[in-house]
Amino acid sequence: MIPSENDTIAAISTPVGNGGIAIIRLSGQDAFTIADKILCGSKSGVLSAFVSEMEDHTVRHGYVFDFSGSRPELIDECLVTKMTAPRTYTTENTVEINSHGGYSVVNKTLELLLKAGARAAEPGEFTKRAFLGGRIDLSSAEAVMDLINAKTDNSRRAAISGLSGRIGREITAVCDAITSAIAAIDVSIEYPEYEFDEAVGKDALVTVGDQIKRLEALSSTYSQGKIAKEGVSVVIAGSPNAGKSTLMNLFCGTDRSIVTNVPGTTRDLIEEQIQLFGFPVTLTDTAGIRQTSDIVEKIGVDKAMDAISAADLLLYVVDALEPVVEDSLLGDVPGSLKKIFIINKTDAREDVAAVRALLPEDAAVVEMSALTGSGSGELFQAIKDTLLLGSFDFTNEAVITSKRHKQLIDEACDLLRLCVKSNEDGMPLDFVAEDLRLAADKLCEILGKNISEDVINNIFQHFCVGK
Ligand SMILES: Nc1nc2c(ncn2[C@@H]2O[C@H](COP(=O)(O)OP(=O)(O)OP(=O)(O)O)[C@@H](O)[C@H]2O)c(=O)[nH]1
Ligand SMILES: [Mg+2]
Repeated sequence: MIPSENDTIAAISTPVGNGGIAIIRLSGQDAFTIADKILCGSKSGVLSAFVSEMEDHTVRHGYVFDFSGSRPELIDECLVTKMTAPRTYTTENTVEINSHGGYSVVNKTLELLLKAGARAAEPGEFTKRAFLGGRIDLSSAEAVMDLINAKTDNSRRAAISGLSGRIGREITAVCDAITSAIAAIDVSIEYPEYEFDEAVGKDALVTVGDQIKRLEALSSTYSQGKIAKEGVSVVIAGSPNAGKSTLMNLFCGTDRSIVTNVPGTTRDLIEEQIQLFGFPVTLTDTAGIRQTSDIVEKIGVDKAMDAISAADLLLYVVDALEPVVEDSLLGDVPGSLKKIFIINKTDAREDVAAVRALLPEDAAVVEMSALTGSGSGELFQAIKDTLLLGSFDFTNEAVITSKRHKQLIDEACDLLRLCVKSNEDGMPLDFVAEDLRLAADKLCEILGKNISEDVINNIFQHFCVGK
């Protein structure tokens, strides 16, 4: 079957596996009549217009039947929700069947709906329909998946900022201001006899200048939004036996890495997802860096170097008792990589001035004991300061988390700057208006206006089925 937007679609909207309940969702113009073919209000198993006759926006107890055999086969007992267009998630007629959350029963119910005339929904197709139906703009639709994927407080806050339409409203406001400027210029071009070119140009310039500032402010939120959505990668590295794995375990609150007093204990990368200040952090413990002829250890050292190169922050652990700072480690990593040096084991050595002297002068340094936890507060604070975590109010401000949005905002900003320059250079106003139009078009793309089907499909293919 070639997928069409007029099809009635069905999918399991809850995760596959055993659960208290599962929800099978059906959306489209024939949702009610298709549901009638598998549902009935009593155990009698007599076909009826069960859903069609339900009152709108109500829930009823019912039964799923397979009516295809010589006798109706009872499949499940369920709750049925009927929602009539347009007051639904998709803006279409929608039926949700709350069934028992077993693998077989849920799949059988879906299979019956497909046999009854529904089509299996594609990833994100319910949300795509909400967008195509005009209930939400594209920036809100994109945030739906961010919210589902959010694993930390700030990921959730950033997603809800998009989902609640905060970005959409800000972009719409900028678009409206640009459109008004274009309209004013168009009027001046249409009635040249009034010769108010210069005044209109000045007004347009002020408006455009204000919108540039607004867009720049929005664009600058991306660095925090990206961290909230994608998280940061923090790598723990240093010489063998420095206490890297002990530090890893301190962060995780469990014995995630093996700790022994044998240098070279950790061979492979040990990764763990944690939450710091509401942000998702991927923490990686690595093999101690040293020159070695041991082939296994050498592979571990190479892997450690690769992890460091891809990190956002390096926690370089130095053993206060046997301080070594590997030039190879610092020399081979990008200069832009953020670093915090940790002088560890200060419980066993108090005066670490000689250790400090080994470190770069301007380095961020924390003295601590990974064993006792003393100094860990300073380390958390240093991480917060270095990665600028927690400096943004995710609860109240519009925040950009999508690279696509950031790119379009920056492109629109460039075009607006060009308008200002053209105006200052005395270019004709129709010339300026053309760039204003292009800038507005870029912003409209964020909202999903005038964009190709390919772009839309590309966005929704990253969704899960059933959403
Ligand atoms: N006194 C003291 N000992 C520590 C501290 N941190 C780690 N150690 C000890 O140092 C030894 C090595 O600790 P690990 O955490 O395994 O060190 P590592 O850097 O992961 O070592 P490799 O995996 O071999 O590179 C163990 O005996 C730890 O108990 C600390 O803060 N103070
Ligand atoms: Mg280790």
